Amino acid sequence: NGEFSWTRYYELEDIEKWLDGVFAKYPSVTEAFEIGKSYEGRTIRGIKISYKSGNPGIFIESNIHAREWITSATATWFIDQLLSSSDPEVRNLAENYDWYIIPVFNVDGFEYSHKKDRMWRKTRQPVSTSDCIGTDANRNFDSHWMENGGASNNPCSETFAGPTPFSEPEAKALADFVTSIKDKINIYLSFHSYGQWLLSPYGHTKDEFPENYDDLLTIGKSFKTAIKSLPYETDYVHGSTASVLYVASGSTVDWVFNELDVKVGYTIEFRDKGRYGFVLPPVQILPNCQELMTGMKALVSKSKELGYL
Ligand code: 0X9
Ligand code: ZN
Repeated sequence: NGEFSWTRYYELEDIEKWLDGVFAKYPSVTEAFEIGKSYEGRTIRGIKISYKSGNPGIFIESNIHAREWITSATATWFIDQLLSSSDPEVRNLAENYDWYIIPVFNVDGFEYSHKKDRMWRKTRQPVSTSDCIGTDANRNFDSHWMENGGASNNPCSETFAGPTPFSEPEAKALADFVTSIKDKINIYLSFHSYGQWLLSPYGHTKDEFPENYDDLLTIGKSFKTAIKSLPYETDYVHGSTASVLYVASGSTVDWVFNELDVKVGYTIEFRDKGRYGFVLPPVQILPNCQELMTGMKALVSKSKELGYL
């Protein structure tokens, strides 16, 4: 697929050009979609991959946090594999499921992280009551918004929930788009870094668990075990967000789980455990991608076995 080698990180412009090339090369199985515009007016784009009608759907939202560059690197590689790999297990994933993938969701923040501040996380919309800029889009969704200390009301905080739920045009656009196709979505995944965690609902409380939490753990364990068996022996920890990580309210995964009833949802925190953190060296892009694919095969097969697909 032309120019991408996944040996360095690409900017938004490169990724959009690459996407256009993908649509041109695979017109019969890909479809471009747009969910809306960012605060600064950029179009938030996605790709639907569908080899046949009636497939169960898997949605991937990536790079909601601007500095988590490994997420869009991995999402673009994953798209490429679905379209070009001859591995039978990848062909199974590609041809028997419909994929909706947004490689760069927080487009304004991503651009800012490349051009001005490598460690930028939030959106770029100003807040009327403060000189600080941006909201944590992964705290801005209207499900248990601002509950249990799982977000901040301080506009200067990295986990600022926004002045109101869905104050961010990006969050509103994603919510409206996913709502419009909710009957087609069986699994919702949100790509993040770092920490090597596979996190299921709930994020907003550690005192309650979803009624299908056992299934979510079973699927999570299959993901973890598959990755651990690779030569890198990378370890992922799985469990509910609030119980293994911290309370995080108003996240995408919780919102989709609670409001749209999509009962398999995970936040995946990619490499590493903190040595390089958000600034993961480019030589680790491909190993991370391999791990994701291995974990994804297991996650999909276990979800199917348990009746979610
Ligand atoms: O805090 C976050 O938003 C995520 N971690 S990160 O270091 N990438 O910022 C974790 C969010 C997990 N939340 C839910 N699944 N509820
Ligand atoms: Zn993140």
